[in-house]
Amino acid sequence: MPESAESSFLVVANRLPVDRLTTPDGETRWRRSPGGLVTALQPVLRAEAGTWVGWSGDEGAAPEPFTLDGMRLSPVSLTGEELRDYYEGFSNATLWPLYHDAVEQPAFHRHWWRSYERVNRRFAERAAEEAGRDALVWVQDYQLQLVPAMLRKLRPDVRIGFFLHIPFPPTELFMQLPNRLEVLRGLLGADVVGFQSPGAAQNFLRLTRQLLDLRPRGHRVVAEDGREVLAESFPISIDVTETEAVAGTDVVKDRAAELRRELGEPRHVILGVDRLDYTKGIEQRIKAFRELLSDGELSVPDVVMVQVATPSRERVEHYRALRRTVEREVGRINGDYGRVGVPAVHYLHQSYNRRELAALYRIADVMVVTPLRDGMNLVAKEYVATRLENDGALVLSEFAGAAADLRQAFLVNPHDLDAVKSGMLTAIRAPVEDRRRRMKAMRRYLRGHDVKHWARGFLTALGVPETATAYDSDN
Ligand code: ADQ
Repeated sequence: MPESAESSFLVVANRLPVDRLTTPDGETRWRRSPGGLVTALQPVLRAEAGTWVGWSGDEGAAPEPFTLDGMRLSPVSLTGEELRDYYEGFSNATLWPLYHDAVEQPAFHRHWWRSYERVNRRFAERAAEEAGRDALVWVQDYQLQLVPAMLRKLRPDVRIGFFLHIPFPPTELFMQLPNRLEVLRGLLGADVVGFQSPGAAQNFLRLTRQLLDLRPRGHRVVAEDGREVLAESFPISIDVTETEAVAGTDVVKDRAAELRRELGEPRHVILGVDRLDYTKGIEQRIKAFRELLSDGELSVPDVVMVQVATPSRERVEHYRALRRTVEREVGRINGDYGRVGVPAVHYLHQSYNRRELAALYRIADVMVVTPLRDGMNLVAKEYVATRLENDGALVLSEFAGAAADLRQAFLVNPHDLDAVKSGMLTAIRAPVEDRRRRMKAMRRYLRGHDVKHWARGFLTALGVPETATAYDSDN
């Protein structure tokens, strides 16, 4: 292993924040992948000579640790079978649906669980090797819930934080999990367990009482080994400065104008941008749009909808089924309401770079974000941050964590189709001044609550002095 493995700050996440590129002459290079988490943590990682432990994205043997942009990256291997059982299985077909209100039926298989345990142990062991004495280790998300307790056993000296990016379910749902005790004890291995919302933190604390007979007080609970664990909400956010800067470039403005022309200069553009995931309420949103067209409330080409559905988890059956349903629904609506050269819904099953996404946000008069359940939803925040002229309108599900932050959005219950329809109509028809007032307030809020604010809040709770987290990106 190159360099000594002695970091005082570690991030442990399922994925490393990099993508492998192969140059034309066949060489392998790594490029930092875009994303709020790495943007927020990179300054801390650089200043602390920190290490990120995670899977590289390729199955089979892991590459040796390497350094990129001042971060040490320590790749963990995953076999094809582990990808199926730990990742697509237990993480994405058991935990993901269960934690999102079981909007799809979670599947329970013992061999998935065994794989989840084995992979979590591998991550914990790697973290234990990489961590220097009294280091700070920040474990991320639902794929690695056993790591805190496993790591604590191996390295009682380190401080451990855990952040869950997705919702934490009510106890009645969590109780379905055959391995509920192990998961709960896994999380309790951390000193700080962070959630996206106060409700999620409450669900967790209630569970410690119900399953382990612990006695939580306020946000704290004393675990079975006598340690105090803090469970609190730290709503995640985006890099607002960077998002605003990208949205304000001439390239993005020109591209936005071009996109609008390509759409036939409609009066209103309605936009949806989501991973193609059954929690995101894509079907419901398209259905609401179809009903508005059939009711005669909206008409093409006056109004068009653009739906970006990022390819996601395509080997998991629920996701394949969802893709078929959404594409059938888009075909139907275009058959009924499109015209030659003017579809009612422009459906894009593709990934985009930051600039193209920003151009799409810029042309959206109404952004519709209607998840049935979502930990936070960064798309909603990105849209708001790109509205440099304070115009546009956001229709947002009450069931997204973001609804607690973006309170001036047009909030809707995504399970109520009539509410989604009327939310969309109200947003389209709202007076310019009303829309401006709402957007301005949301932008102001976001500026004070960006992703650095989030990281600082969590790390301070974990005991890092505030001055130590006031890193600037160009440090
Ligand atoms: P996700 O479920 O992936 O995240 P979200 O928060 O909306 O949901 O983040 C999606 C990200 O992907 C956004 O940054 C967006 O810009 C990007 N993206 C979407 N479509 C894209 C496309 N076609 N091309 C390129 N990029 C695209 C999980 C939880 C959320 C929580 C986040 C962060 O489910 O609730 O907000 O983690 O904690």
